[in-house]
Amino acid sequence: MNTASNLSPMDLALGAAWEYQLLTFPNPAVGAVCIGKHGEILSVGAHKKAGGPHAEVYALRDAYIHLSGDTALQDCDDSALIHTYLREKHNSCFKFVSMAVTLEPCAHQGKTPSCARLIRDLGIKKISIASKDPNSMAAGGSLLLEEAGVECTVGVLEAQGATLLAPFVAWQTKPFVFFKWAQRLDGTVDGGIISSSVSREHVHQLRDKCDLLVIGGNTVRTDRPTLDARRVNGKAPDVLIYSRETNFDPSIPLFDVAKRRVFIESTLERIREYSLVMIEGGAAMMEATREVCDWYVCYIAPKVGGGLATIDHRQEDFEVMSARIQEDIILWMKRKG
Ligand code: AOF
Ligand code: ZN
Repeated sequence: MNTASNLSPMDLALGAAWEYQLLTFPNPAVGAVCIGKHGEILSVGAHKKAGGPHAEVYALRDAYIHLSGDTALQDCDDSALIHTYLREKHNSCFKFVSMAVTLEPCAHQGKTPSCARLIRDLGIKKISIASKDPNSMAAGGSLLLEEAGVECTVGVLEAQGATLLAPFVAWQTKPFVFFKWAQRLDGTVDGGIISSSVSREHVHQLRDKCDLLVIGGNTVRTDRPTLDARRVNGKAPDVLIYSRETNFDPSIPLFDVAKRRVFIESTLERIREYSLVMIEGGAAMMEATREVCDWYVCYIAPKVGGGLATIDHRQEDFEVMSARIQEDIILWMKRKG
């Protein structure tokens, strides 16, 4: 495990990308770092949402601010504007700058202009890349850069890069499914609100991106949830209540959310119609959805006491892909083996 002092630029880029994992749907999570003449980190950027600036653009914007002292773009989230401004004003300040990017810079003009062309035109000489872009529309950035004489190293921290990109690869052809739960340090998952408001906001950000939320019948009866994204003014996903019983109190708030379809079904087949699917629930749901679940996200609140039930159904070993502390500990995991 790396400590703060020996994190490589690619580690930093990966860490930045993980902060927005799944929130960039349907785009990939991407991180980028600009490195100065003496190996110092100038800036770290991440792609935050589809349609917004790519990771490289944020990193280049902040490196430019650092090197030039010109703060005009400081709060700018308009990708086209950042591209134009940097092209006009760079004054060769990127001459000794190199980059580490988790994904091959895009060669195409999508919702935003091409990163590879910008990197080339700013005079950057060296770039390391973790993964090639599996999207053929955007791929080809490393070739474009190499042909322009930029030294490209592809495959740096390749395995971590591939893990980061797994949801994006999945949702080209099939749904990507993750299970979310919150617990205290003593492992309990019941007895009222567990996680911090920051974590609950993160859950609402995820719900805003998901198109389907799967929940167990028991949780619906006990919690009477709304399952929307009101904390972030987001859209509410459709809901699949996974249950053999179809009789639910219609005054449970989740049934009264605009533009939402609710299914009450005893199979998980419905998932196939969706792209990004979150499962919320306890031990029984974790067990029941094991075969369809790609990833797990767990919020661990720094508290003990107040609950009785734990996720203790079966033995399961996880591999941690990302761990972050934001009041609670947020772990992104997949099953081992
Ligand atoms: C990058 N850096 O940070 C991301 C990339 O419509 P656009 O312009 O946002 O382009 C979306 C595509 O670009 C997306 O499908 C993927 O292939 C690539 N994403 N590329 O250079 C980034 N997020
Ligand atoms: Zn790009």
